[in-house]
Amino acid sequence: MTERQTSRTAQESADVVILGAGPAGLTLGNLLHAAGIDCVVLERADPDHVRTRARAGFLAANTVRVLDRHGLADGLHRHGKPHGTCEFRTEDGSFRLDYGTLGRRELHTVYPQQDLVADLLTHYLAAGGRIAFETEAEVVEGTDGPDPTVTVRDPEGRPARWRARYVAGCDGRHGAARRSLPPGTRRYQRDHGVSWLALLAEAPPSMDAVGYAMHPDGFAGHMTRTADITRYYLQCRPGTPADAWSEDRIWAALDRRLRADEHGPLQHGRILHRSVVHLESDVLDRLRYGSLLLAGDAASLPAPAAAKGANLAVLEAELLAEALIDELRRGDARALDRYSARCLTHIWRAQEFAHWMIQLLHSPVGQAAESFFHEAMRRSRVESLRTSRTHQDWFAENYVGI
Ligand code: RFL
Repeated sequence: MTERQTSRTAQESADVVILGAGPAGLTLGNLLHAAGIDCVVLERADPDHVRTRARAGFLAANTVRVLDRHGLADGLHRHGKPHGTCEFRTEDGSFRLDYGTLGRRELHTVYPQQDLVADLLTHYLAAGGRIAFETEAEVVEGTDGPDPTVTVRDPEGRPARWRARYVAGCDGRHGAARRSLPPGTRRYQRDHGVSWLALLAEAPPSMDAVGYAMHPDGFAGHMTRTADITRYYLQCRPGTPADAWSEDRIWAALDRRLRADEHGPLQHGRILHRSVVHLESDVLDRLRYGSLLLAGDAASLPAPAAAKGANLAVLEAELLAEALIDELRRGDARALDRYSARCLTHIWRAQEFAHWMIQLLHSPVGQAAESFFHEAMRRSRVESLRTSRTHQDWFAENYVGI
């Protein structure tokens, strides 16, 4: 496959300019290109970085359906693994939920986000889609009129400009689309006061379930990725630098919090990647600002406690593609007018569930009387999840659902 990078000077306009080559931007690009819409993706990173950036891994059943509908799911069917069990290890004992047999009886597909992004990119390029790598969008202007522009820096650092009829901001929470929103844009934000050391270990999974450990030292999580790589999370003090913990300290904390002495040893290995994720939620009031439309993390950031971000990104990209195709092919703008409202229903459902998960997994900090009250409520919530079939069905529906 040859990567066809666009020549900036030769191609400086497109009906839809898409910012960002993540799950949102590349799903959108594939769908628009397949429908014959003139579009281009502008991505600040180089192709290697795009193909190897490890983040999500748990794809919801709906995400697989969307990708299937558009012929984009070959890789995940070939290499992804169905997953339907999680295990809670708590101070009051442990229990497993086979969530794939509860609620709507849906399973996750475990498939690393970087592999999904690589598949989407390969498909887009093979179909002749246009993409400009190492092209950073700086500002989007003129979005209240019919011909918005995007000012970019090309790979040599020179300024250039793209004209469009619509700009799709799929460039994440700190991208140019967010920076270009009109003054007075309303955001709903929450700082959950919790940080995780997010780790990728060169080690096979240590259990056949997603592991959630609640421990007096803090939360620890285990998530399978591939046969040789496992994602772990360790709650850490907010502000902790990513390199503050040695590998020995990391494995000792994981062993202790996941209660390896009771449940069997964890498979240790080299830490391949680490970052600190502060758990925050951030939702915009609307996803449409004239001719600028947002999708994925640019539109809403769900804290990663419920594995919703990449799934929302794919869902929103499909809704946005349908709306843009209606408008650009048939002159029917009704779906575009409904785009914000349709997405926000899913976004708030995901936010509420992520918030619930955060409260389930973390003990409140501090010695105030209210902390003890919240801690007692948290334990009662865990007990209800352990014993109530109705609660388990609700959990399963929200955990896999989007
Ligand atoms: P992305 O993936 O961040 O892609 C945005 C792209 O835009 C580019 N970009 C720009 N390009 C041009 N000009 C600019 N000015 C630009 N600024 C940025 C970037 O280089 C990048 O290529 O956003 P998108 O497409 O909205 O996708 C969102 C998901 O990546 C994110 O929500 C998930 O990774 C969240 N998430 C998870 N989601 C799930 O659904 N399931 C999971 O299991 C899951 N696990 C996770 C996660 C996020 C994590 N971290 C690191 C926060 C686990 C972790 C640790």
